[in-house]
Amino acid sequence: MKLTQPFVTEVDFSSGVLSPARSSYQRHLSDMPGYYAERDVVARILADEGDRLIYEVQSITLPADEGQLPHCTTRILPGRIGAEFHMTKGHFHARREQGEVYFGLSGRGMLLLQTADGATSVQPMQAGTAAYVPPYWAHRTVNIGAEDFVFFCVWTAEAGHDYATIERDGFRKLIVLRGGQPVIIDNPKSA
Ligand code: PAN
Ligand code: ZN
Repeated sequence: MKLTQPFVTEVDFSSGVLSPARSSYQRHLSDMPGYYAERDVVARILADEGDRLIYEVQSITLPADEGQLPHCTTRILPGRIGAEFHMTKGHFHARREQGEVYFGLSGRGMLLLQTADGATSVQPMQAGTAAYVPPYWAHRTVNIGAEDFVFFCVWTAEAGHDYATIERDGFRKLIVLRGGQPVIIDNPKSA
């Protein structure tokens, strides 16, 4: 067994920036054009406005051994693609029985969850919200506010990520702006 040494990381709640700097990746609109319901709006934004940063993840990478607890921050920028709010891709864990905890650091969001059987759940998140992603639930976060929505995540190294299922099937619910408010609607493509 190779022992991992204890360590700390400073987290900036408003930006999600980690110190010391850790590994990070960004998702732009061009990385996820098929995830949004209004494909014509995606194409128009890419053509007229150029690519747009949707979210950024800063993560503490650990050995992929059972029992390790990778953790990260995610910052979703405010904005919409048509009516639909900026969001993460969302995924199941490759090992479906592995859960996760999110903790809200700043801004306002929604955590959208769904099972393979089609059960859905939407949980509000803001600074100070501890949100539990139980085993077997796919999860996506959505920024419903005018500021960055930033949260902290802790999951298990053995969980792994399955993006393909959500990329193919989407979520059954969409979070859109209607009458000046975020509302949860049925995804017409899953009807
Ligand atoms: C989170 C997510 C992170 C980005 O750390 O990976 O918020 O969302 P996507 O992975 O869906 O692009 C997590 O749920 N890890 O398991
Ligand atoms: Zn996850």
